[in-house]
Amino acid sequence: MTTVGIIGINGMVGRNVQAQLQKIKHPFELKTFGRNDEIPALDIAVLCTDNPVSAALVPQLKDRVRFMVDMSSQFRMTPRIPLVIPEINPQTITGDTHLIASPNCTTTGLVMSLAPLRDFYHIQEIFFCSYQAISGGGKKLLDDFHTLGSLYAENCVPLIGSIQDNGHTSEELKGLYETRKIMDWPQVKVYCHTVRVGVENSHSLGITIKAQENFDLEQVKKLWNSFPHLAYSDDIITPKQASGKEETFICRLRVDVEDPKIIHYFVTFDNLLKGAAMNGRQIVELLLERFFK
Ligand code: 2RA
Repeated sequence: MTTVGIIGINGMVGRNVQAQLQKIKHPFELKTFGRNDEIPALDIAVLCTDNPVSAALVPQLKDRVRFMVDMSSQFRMTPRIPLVIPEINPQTITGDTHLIASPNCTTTGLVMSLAPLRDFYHIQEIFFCSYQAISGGGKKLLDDFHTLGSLYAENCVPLIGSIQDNGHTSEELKGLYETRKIMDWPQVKVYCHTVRVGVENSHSLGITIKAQENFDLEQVKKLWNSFPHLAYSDDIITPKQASGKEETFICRLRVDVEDPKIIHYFVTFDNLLKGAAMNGRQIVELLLERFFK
C-alpha cells in the first residue's frame, strides 16, 4: 500500500492538510508525524513545517522518501524544484522530481485567474493589491485577532512578511517571483501591494492586467468559467462567501476606461484551502495517479 506521511501534524497547515488528504479516493495509508518525530520510509511526505525545519528535513529524508511536497516557502524559488498548481503546471513534475513546492497563497489566487487567459492573451503587466485574511498569518495571529485591542480589528495593515532591503515586503516579492516561475513568464511585470485586513478567512485581490491584445470580456468570462476550480460571477462575491469553498471566485470584470488592452477584476478564495491545504492535496492526488497506480 502506498504510504503518505504528513510531517508537522500539530500546526494549522498540518491539520488542514490531514483533513484534505482524507478526501482522496485513491487508496493509500496515511501516517502523521510531529516535526521532531523519527520518519520512516514513505512514498510521499507532505512537509507542513516552517522554512528552517523544511530546510533541515529535505536532505535528511532524501533517501527515505520518494516524493516530498513542501508547504513552506523554503524551496519555491530554487531552480529545478517545481512550484506547482496542478491546474496550471502539472507537467513540471516528472519522474526525476523528488521535491515539489506548493506556492504562496496570494500568488495562487492571482495565477489561477491568469492561467485560463494565457493561450489567448499575451499578458505583459500585472498590478494587484491584496486584502489578506488573518488566518493566513497563522494560529497565533488568529487568536490575537479575537482578543481586545488587536491591531487588525477594524483595520488594514500594509505589511505582510518582512520588509526587504529594496523596501518591498517578502510577500510582495513572492507575488512577483512566484508568478513568473509558475506561469513561466520570466519577463512579466508584477506591481503589487500586500495588505492584511480584519477579515478572518479568505484572501482577496484587486487585479489589473495589461495584454498585447484587446480584451473580449465575454471570452474572458467563458475562459474563467471553463477552468477547473474557477468561477466568474457578475454578482459581487465576498471573502465570507468564498470561505470553505474550493473555487477561486472572480467578479467585477470590466475593461479599462481608456485602454481596451487592460482589464480590472476582483478575486477572492479560501487561502487555507486552494491557497494551501487543498493545493497540497491536489499535488498528492497527482502523484498518486501518475506514479502509484
Ligand atoms: C499570509 N501569504 O497570508 C501568507 C501566508 N503564508 O500571511
